[in-house]
Amino acid sequence: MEKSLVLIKPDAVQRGLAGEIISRLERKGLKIVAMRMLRMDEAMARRHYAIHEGKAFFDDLVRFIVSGPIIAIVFQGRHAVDAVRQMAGATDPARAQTGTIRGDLGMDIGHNLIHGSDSLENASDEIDLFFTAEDILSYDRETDRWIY
Ligand code: IDP
Ligand code: MG
Repeated sequence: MEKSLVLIKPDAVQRGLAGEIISRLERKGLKIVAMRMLRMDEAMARRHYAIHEGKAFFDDLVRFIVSGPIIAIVFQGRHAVDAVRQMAGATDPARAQTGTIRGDLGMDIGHNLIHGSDSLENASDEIDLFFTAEDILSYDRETDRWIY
């Protein structure tokens, strides 16, 4: 089953929205298979956001993501990558649709609460940056037969 890397960003942790965001993704039917709280260092931040290196917002983005604790989570489920992206909403919370995490809870593109992998390939690389293979749990939920 597909896996996606989610980061509950420093703004969401500071605002006490971690539970709300995790709850939304859980209620959708996505399964948590790994989770850890950490503060990223600059080297890790630069690696995670390497595709944005050279862009005008890159330095601000790195500064923001290391500015406080985050929660890294691997969510598993059918089409997990797309499901998380749909629920996160557009990058700019001011333009994100109501009903999405960013649309409902955010105001500013630099403080958009959540990261979600944008492809299966990137998900795999991103998960490897935060977790070892042993960190990823494989388990059945009784409710899965009511979700699928
Ligand atoms: P995504 O998080 O929706 O995938 P990306 O384009 O991959 O968006 O950008 C990564 C992150 O960089 C965004 O989540 C946002 O925090 C930040 N970002 C993107 N574009 C801008 C911008 O124009 N100004 C400031 N920050 C930006
Ligand atoms: Mg992205």
